[in-house]
Amino acid sequence: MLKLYFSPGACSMAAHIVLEESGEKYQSQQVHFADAEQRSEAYLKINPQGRVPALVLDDGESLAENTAILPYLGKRFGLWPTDPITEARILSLIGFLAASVHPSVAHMWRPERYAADAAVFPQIQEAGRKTFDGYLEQIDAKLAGRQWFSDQYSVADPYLLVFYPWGLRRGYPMQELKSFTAFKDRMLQRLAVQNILAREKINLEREA
Ligand SMILES: N[C@@H](CCC(=O)N[C@@H](CS)C(=O)NCC(=O)O)C(=O)O
Repeated sequence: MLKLYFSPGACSMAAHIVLEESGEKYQSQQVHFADAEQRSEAYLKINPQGRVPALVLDDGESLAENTAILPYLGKRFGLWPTDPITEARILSLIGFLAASVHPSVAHMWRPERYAADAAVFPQIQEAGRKTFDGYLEQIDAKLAGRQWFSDQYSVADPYLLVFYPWGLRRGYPMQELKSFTAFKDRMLQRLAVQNILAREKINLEREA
């Protein structure tokens, strides 16, 4: 049985939603950031990066990184396209979210990763905010006139959703992003999304 290590509202929420959509039995276990559990000896054996998500596979081996976990789950559960161009577009989006959007958020909320001198943290955070705001607007444009990122619902959609509450938490006026907000409302109609938001105690209407 697959087992997901997650933290509420973290980027692991994407894989959590996909597992819930799958209809397959799975386990999920919270990694308690408040207790620095992600850096514990036991967890570092599961993911040496000390991050979530980590997915333990049927053979007991673990897999880290959204860029690997989401395509794997998508192929396993039929939430992945068969057409090579659509596949490339979804991979392009997953890469953009993982390698550009997510690090801009880390600049805002984890400035200590980027400099030892706390005096420069505000500059790092401000740069992260500006970059993240631009990315939120790009996501809104990508979703314009679309129900899902692709013609069919795929693992890209729960991954996009992760950044909506992050935008609220950052204080961006998310309601102004009409396409992203309509997408969030469509996601909220899905039972799996409702279940995981309840389990992770995440509110998509206002900053938690
Ligand atoms: N590149 C990784 C990033 C994972 C990541 O940064 N996860 C965050 C939560 S969204 C985390 O575990 N942070 C814990 C920490 O920095 O101590 C991925 O996309 O899977």
